[in-house]
Amino acid sequence: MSKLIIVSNRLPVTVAKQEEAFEYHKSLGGLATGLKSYHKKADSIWIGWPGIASNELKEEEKAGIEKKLESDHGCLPVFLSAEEKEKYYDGFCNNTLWPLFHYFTNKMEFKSDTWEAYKHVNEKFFRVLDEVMEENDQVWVHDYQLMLLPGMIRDKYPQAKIGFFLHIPFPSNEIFRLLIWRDEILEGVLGSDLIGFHTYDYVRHFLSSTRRLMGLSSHLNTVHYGNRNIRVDAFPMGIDYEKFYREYTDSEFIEDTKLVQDSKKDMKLILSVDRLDYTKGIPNRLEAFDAFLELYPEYVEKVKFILIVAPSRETVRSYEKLKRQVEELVGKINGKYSTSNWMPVWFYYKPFTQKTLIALYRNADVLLVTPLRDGMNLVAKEYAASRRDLEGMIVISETAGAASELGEAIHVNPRDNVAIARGLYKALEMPLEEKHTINKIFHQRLKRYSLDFWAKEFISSLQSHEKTPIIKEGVLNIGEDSDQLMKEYHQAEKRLILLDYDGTLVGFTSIPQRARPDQSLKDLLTTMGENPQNTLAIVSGRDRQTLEKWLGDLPLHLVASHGLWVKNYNEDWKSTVMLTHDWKPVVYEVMQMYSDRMPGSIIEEKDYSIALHYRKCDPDMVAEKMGEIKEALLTLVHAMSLGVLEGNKVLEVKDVRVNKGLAVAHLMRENSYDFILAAGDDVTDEDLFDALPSHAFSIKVGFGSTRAAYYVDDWRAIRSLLQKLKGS
Ligand code: GDG
Repeated sequence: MSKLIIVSNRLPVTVAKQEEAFEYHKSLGGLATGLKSYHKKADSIWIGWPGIASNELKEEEKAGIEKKLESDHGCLPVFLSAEEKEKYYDGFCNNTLWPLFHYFTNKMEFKSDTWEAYKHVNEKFFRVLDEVMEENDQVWVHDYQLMLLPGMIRDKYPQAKIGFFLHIPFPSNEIFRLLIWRDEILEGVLGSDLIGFHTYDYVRHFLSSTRRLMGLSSHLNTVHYGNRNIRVDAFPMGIDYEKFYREYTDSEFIEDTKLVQDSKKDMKLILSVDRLDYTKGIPNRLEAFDAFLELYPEYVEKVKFILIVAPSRETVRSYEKLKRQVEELVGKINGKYSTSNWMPVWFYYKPFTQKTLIALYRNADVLLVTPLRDGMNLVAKEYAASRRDLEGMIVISETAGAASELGEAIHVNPRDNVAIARGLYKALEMPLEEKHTINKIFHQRLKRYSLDFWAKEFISSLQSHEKTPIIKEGVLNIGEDSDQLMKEYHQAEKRLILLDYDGTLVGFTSIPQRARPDQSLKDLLTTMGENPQNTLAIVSGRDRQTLEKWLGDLPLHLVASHGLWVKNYNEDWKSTVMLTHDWKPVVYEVMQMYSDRMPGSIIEEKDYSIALHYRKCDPDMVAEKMGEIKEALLTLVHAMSLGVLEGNKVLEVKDVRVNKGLAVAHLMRENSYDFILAAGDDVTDEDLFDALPSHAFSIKVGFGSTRAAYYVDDWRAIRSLLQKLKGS
């Protein structure tokens, strides 16, 4: 039976050394708090760092921790040394990815040693996972610390179901592209079958990055990558609703509640709860509270602002600075407004128990949540769920993921102090009836889309993910039938091998002239072509001159311009069709008009066609304009023997009499072959496949619908297939 493995940077349990003994306590933070109960119910294995540096531990202590974590908590530790933690976590995670993904480009650093540590630690996580992993397991990888891990798992376990969830925002492509290692990060995440984000904005941003930076196409939230479909979707994380909604009658809770109420007296209570982080906008919030007291002096001595900041990332220098900044601002405001019996801001730099937080949530008139950026923000949801009396109100920044679900709360721009001050006033003054209506809506939503629901939704989407490659049914990976192919190749006396060039024997380059054959390809083609039993032909869309220059001295037949020109080995070029050219100026003019408005596009004129290449154009612009261009060209060529053909990032108007199938027919007429192999990647190669007899091996390179019988991943696979045939 397959099992579920959760992997996150931190385990839900933190281990600390106290004198000679070890203490195990709950980890703080959104992810750990959130997923723990699901982990318990799902009987999963949770892999992560237990929060203690491994160089402080003796081998037997590690073994003891391992045993205890496994038996009591279903956890497997990944031990990290102090140096690994510093470079991977403080360094790459928190000084590169965290600021970048939260749009703090001024705080981000690019250091190759921290990147190396990030790769190394991701591998370390993989090794621990590898010890317990079985082929059909489901793995749920969490967050920005482990973005390379899905790719590593996919390499070794192609059949595993891998889900990845990002708890922080995924930034717009303009920001993400600043990252030096953006390709590696995207490729790592794309090892998954399912990629989840908190909001649709992050989904859009991710898809835009895969499209713009990697040229991947997507349809209905599904990205096509290699031979896989990857689903990308929004799964807004919920909270353990019951825990916050429940009535508590224990003496500890009653005591906490009494303390809060006594300290509140007849004042209104404003609350905020955050981890210490510059993304949470704590200084801005304090400035806004100052503005509030300036703007609404009637609230002096009438409000109390409890600012709870849980210590976090204390080893990162910028966080120390932030703490000092917050302390100074609190001092400034208290110095400015305090009276003999009143102090406006109560700052607590320490964690509270969850019960105490609930007591505070239930008695705070307004929750002020104004992060500058926040993936979700669970505190806002916890507060709403805690308000059994329906009397709370939330002021939330529009840049927090939770804002889209708490649409009825008061939304503010977190950089606008006056807007926050006004929002706070509005919340404090809101009529009870309006608060009731809004709180009821919050409860309905939070109760339904709870934490459990979120985790189940994600896992069930992962389980039901279809692993179908993007290829029509019945098409086989040639790898599975290569023995048969080898056998028939050997038994044959006369073999015809037809190979497209670009994308089939070499990869694509941004400038077509750069795709010249390398020496190893030339050697391979020479050996294959020299074999007297073989007739080897390159069947390309390229012009005669290029093929002649690049491959003319090899023992091959050449078919240029999609079949218009054929050159048998040691003979001259012959044309297969009598062409007319009178249509070209008018088609060229229309194409030029569109090309002028599509930066990055190139027009290429060939003997029998004119092509508009748009590989380097902005994909959004292409998507918008393509319909119009096709329509214009189709109308133009309607009455001529011309067709409008869409290829791989190219639109071509061509004489329809010219196609690769015709040229193949010409080659086949010259001899009879008992083995035929054809390979191509483009739509123009479909004519080639169509013209083949039924016993031929036809191979589509890459994915997409095809009339070929087999497919391979890319041009490298064709080269290695030819190597195998050559060497056998
Ligand atoms: C990341 C993303 C996303 C806070 N102080 C105390 C305490 N907490 C608990 C809260 C809440 C959690 O920690 C904080 O969750 P957030 O969502 O606000 O923020 P991050 O930790 O930054 O989490 C975030 C989240 O992942 C989930 O995907 O929402 O955007 O940045 O549960 O209650 N808990 C206790 N004492 C405290 O003093 N016991």
